[in-house]
Amino acid sequence: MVSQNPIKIEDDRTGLEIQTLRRAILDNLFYIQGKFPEIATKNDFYLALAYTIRDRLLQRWLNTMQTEIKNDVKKVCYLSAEFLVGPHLENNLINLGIAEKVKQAVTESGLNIKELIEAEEEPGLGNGGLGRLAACYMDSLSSLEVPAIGYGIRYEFGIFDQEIKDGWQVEITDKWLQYGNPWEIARPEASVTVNFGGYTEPYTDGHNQFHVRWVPGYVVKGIPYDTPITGYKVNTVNTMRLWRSEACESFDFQRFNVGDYYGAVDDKVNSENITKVLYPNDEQIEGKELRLRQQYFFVSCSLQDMIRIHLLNNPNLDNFHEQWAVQLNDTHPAVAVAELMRLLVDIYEYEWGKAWNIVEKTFAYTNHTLLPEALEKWPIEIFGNLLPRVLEVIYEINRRFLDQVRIKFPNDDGKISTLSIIDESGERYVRMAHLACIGSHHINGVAELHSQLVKDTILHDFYLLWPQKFTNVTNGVTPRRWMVQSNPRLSKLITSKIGDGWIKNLQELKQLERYAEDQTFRQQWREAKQFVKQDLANYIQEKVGITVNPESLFDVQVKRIHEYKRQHLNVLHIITLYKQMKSNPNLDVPPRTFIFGGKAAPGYFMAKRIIKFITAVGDVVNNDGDIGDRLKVIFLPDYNVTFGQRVYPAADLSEQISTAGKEASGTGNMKFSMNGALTIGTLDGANVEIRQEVGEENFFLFGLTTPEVLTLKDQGYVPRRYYHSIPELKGVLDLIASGFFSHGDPELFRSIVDNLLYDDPYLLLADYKSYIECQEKVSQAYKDQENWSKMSILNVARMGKFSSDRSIQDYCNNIWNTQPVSIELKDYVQKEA
Ligand code: HBZ
Repeated sequence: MVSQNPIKIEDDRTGLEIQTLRRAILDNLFYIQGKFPEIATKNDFYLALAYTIRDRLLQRWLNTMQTEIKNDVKKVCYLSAEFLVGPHLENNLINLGIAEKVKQAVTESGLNIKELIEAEEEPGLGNGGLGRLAACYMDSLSSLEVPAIGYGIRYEFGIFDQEIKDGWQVEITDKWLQYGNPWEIARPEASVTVNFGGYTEPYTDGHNQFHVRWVPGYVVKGIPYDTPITGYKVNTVNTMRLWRSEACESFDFQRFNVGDYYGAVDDKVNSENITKVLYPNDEQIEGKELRLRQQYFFVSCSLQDMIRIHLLNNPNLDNFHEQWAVQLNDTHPAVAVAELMRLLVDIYEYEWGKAWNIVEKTFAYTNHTLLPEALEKWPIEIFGNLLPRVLEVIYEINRRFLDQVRIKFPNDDGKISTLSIIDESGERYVRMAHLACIGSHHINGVAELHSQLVKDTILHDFYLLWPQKFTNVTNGVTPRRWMVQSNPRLSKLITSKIGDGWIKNLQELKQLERYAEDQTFRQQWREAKQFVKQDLANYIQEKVGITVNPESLFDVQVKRIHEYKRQHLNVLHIITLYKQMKSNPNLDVPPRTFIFGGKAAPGYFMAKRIIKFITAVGDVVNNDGDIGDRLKVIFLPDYNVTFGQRVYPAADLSEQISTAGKEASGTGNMKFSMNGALTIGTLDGANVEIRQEVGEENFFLFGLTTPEVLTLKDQGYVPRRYYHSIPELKGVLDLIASGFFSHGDPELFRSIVDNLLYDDPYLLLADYKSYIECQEKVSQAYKDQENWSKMSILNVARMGKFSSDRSIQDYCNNIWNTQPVSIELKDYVQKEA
């Protein structure tokens, strides 16, 4: 009998009344954390709140899963070795539309919502742009109600935490799981096994059919951990499913029984090592076997999982490609092409041609880099020892592919060797990008310029073979996290003028354009910026003990440290300014605070030295009494998603200064501009499109173009010519070489100076003059605050294109052929009184 009780008592796990929320938090504190409020730590309260919010999204989550499994809908699988999702709590509050209510409940309980939000350890399961892009795409997939699963690796240790000691980077293990992760649910019942090593052998079955059997050397178990990904104000909650490796048996009893206790746990340790730690290299491969184990492990787990789900509703795998669109986030999961072939042919006994037809229609591949040192290739030896059967499958894919090449390009051995999956120019390698291209129906770059360069350079011969496969999807970022969440003031100001439709449809920001002429609005705009700048200034004071002038121009470069991103070009400008101020104390330029953040790959010598260079220049400049607060140089340690949320809103100037043709897209560039920073940048990656959108008069452009870079290199680039012909540049380099920034030690930065003078692969010296002149324009422009505000407003108003919703829409329309599905909410149990 259904209760007729007139007093409404909300369910403690779903209710949203203030009283109900308060009770639920205490309940979770007691029953999950086992604590009274009197002895609870901040983390206990954070966990209690997180569980309270998780309860409130579970119904949507389960309904989404059910709908996707039951209905005949095509699902997107985003296969990515990295998901840099950032903290969940606040994002979920916003997406569920309950931020205000929860804040009130928390406050009335005598707690501080901001502190609880900040207590969350962010999952650092990625290196940089590529991992963060995957996270923005998950947000957009849910917000657009597209059925999707993000498959990846549950690293026990994510990207290292960075500390700065004596100006140098020190890496600290990231123990993100140590106090528990309330957002994940383990699903051991959906575990799968993955083979490694061993050998293969042919056999004939009862019907006289020829097959190959893989006899593995060892088998590892994969256990899925699910994290809900909420959409913005929709019922869809998609799943991010990350795999953890475990030994199949905890002990080898054979060995245990003969007294070899340590030998018995060896296997366990080795198996569990697979998902221990994220490789901290971006744009640089480290051909380690463990990395290949990670890749194959998560790919095999994920494909087996898709097949399991598929067979719940379908009699066989004939229509697999009609039900699943699998996106390869770079080549890290490219072995999926061969693994799906292996599963279809060896396990499900598909005929090769029929299997290949399914595979080709399932996968699409996104390229994120043109840097030769970042293109993944595996020595045949390593590959064959670890994955003997998969290598055989790759050989067969290659054999059939090369037959096709011979038809298209008869008698052209050059084409055979440039296109083959196997690089035979020296030591033999498996080229993962080739496998990805051959097994995919679409191949895309991540910005217009980049996609063009992919066709013109690294994949040129594939383009000649299959021009129709190639396309572009310009990256985007989610305005939920990167505006609403990180910049509530600005967001509210925008909403007060144009309503809140822009949060779901970023093109609506266009309506802001007319307010660029409104003086009162410009004043409010500046106040919003000033507020977050003050906030960042306080944070800087607290973190590094340096006082900065919140009225100064905040000039920010945050991203991974890499020579091609040219943080050291930024430093050359700082030293130039410093010298100018020293020789002309009355120099009329607005005060500037230079803010850097970013991690260097632990084995990347130059990147680490660039960090030391930044901090060393900071030490001199920041402590020079003649300079005062007219110039400050700050390196903020441990740049991550959480810190990004603080810094993008506070920037006046965004540094996007990579050598033209090197940055595939960039996504930080978008986050800055959406928050009203103006960009100083080269014509590289998505900068080109940002400038197109915001208007060239609202963008500070400098530097060589990609064709000019190529020509200069072809002609034989001689950096010393610039050194000798630009006195200012010579002065700067001489000062560094003299040991001025290294307590008189000329050795400390010799590697940087010599590299620039004798090699300069990223053309800093060629772009120096243009950069300095452009920075002078920035300084002049900043003096006219009214006009600066106008440019800032127009930047935001015209950023609609760079929402990840638009990117996902492009993928759906042009690559995946998937439709949104709206999720109906059904009660999870019929309640009786
Ligand atoms: O991917 C970045 C590009 O450099 C950037 O231009 C682009 O905007 C972004 C998203 O498309 N690439 C990466 O972040 N790459 C990695 O992090 C990486 C990680 C592991 C690797 C190689 C690269 O083995």
